[in-house]
Amino acid sequence: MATITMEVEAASSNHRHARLERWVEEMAQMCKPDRVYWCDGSPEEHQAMLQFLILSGIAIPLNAAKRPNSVLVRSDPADVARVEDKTFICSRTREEAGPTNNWEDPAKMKQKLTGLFAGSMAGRTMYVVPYSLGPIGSPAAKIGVEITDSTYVVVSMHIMTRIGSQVLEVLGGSGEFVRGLHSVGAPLGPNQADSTWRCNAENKYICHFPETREIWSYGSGYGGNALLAKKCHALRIASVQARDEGWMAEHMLILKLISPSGQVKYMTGAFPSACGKTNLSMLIPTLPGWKVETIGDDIAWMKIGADGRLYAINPEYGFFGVAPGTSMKSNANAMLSVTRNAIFTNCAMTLDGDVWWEGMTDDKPAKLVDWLRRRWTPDSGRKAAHPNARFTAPASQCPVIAPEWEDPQGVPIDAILFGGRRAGIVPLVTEAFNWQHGTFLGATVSSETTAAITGKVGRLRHDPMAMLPFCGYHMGDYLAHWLKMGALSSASKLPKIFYVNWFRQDKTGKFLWPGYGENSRVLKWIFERCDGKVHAKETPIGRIPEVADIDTSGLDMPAADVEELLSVDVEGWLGELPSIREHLAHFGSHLPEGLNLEVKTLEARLHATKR
Ligand code: SAT
Ligand code: MN
Repeated sequence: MATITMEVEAASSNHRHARLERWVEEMAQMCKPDRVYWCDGSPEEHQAMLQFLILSGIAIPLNAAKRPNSVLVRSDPADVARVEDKTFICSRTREEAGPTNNWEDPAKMKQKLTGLFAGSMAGRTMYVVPYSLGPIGSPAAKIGVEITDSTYVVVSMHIMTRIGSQVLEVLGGSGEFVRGLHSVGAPLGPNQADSTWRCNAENKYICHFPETREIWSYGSGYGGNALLAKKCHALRIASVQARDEGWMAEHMLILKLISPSGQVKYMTGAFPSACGKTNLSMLIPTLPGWKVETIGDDIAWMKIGADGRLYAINPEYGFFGVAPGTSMKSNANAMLSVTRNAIFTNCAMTLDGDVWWEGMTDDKPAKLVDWLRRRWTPDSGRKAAHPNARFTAPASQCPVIAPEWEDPQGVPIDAILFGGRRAGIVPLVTEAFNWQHGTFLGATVSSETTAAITGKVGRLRHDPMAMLPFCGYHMGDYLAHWLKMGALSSASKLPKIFYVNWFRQDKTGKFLWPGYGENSRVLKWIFERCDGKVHAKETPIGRIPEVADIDTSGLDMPAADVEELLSVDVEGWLGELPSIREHLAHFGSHLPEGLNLEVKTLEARLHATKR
């Protein structure tokens, strides 16, 4: 670390933002690190930090002939995913946080956390990481500064966001920024080695203070708990900024779909964590002549432009994707994005120094070292990679990254997709009648839980706009904000809204739809619906293609299955109504009347088809 420490002086003398400096000073007084280092975001800094992780034993360099400049990091088994039960929105009142968030009084939480942060960085370096969400200097971008004692977090932030001196230049002497404080909560004693992943298994707190635009995260070093620019800032705090300033911060991929004649449509899609956003954002269409390019795979910030259209930017700079299930067959572009300059977390390791995870290859390697550093063979009877193992790679390495992905103005959105994992009832694709109905579809999405969060996998829960864990204020107010956004423009300029479900199963539990590249058939229908060029049938739940409207050419699939995928289960939907009502009732007086109206008219339409 010697070289890094010497660069500190140079970096810190370039900026003069009194408030920022005072805050860093105060945090250092509280956390008592051995040294403070201001990150400049340079490639040299990134290499020096990777080297430090390797030499200290926290990261393993991968075989450079196979995967240059890449490392594997294995976490503590007590620190493998987002901890929703330890995530708090500390707004002034419980009411403002709403029924879907954990809440604590901000002063009380600060007091409790101050006790935990006191001395928490002893023996460590406190890194100061200035970052820009969105292209540096873009009118849509926001600046944050994360203070962290985790070198792994810094190297990950180098990839996931735009960081360093340039950001400080834009911030100038008085610019606004979100303050993020992070500690793994594991101070080092005088002769204590620091050769492994550290966390505080007993005390984890991921806390947001929306009024003061602050994040305090303690005890975890993993993903969304620790890379504060991602879920904590770009979604939870940004959703509050967006509400106050009249834009939208959404848990959405952004893709560009190009037709065989070269026409372009941009789409965003909200799906809960680990439901295939990354796969969809870089999909390789099986339909000849169609092409997908990627703008973003996880988060979209959207604003109505001067022309009345909704424009989206990807605030991030890299991908933090779920590794298991990713293969040359399921997502070749993701595989090609992680061939170099990548960080892998909780994957298994092959004997020739590369990474492996379940689903990567048809044949399992005969021998591996699993994510818990144990010998592993296919007969071990356990997973070699953790189900929430991740890859971190620069978005610019994606072979199909769209040339305009860094356009500071963003791209105009034609369609918004909502989706989740649903075994039954929800058809392959449904078009909303209008913005309010689309908001209702998004508000009532339910999905089975995945390994991206700690807790039980496969539990069905309502997850409005896939924002359940990421909305920084009252979910009812958030839904009202959606309706307000729709009222800012006219129907012909706003994106059309669709509800998709790739996960419908038949009675034997087999997936009816092949998914992956075949999803292009659904995207094509959506594309053509945006131009009013393809037919849709009016049903009580929305507009749905007839079998003939979906291009199934070359798809080896029984017509009866397509029929079932596009069928409306009227009894099933009537059966859903009580749970939809119960779900919306949680939002009490905050629920916008428009959504109550949607339940009533849905019910009436369902009954009418029975008559
Ligand atoms: O929140 S993470 O970034 O760890 C991943 C996710 O849940 O989407
Ligand atoms: Mn996500």
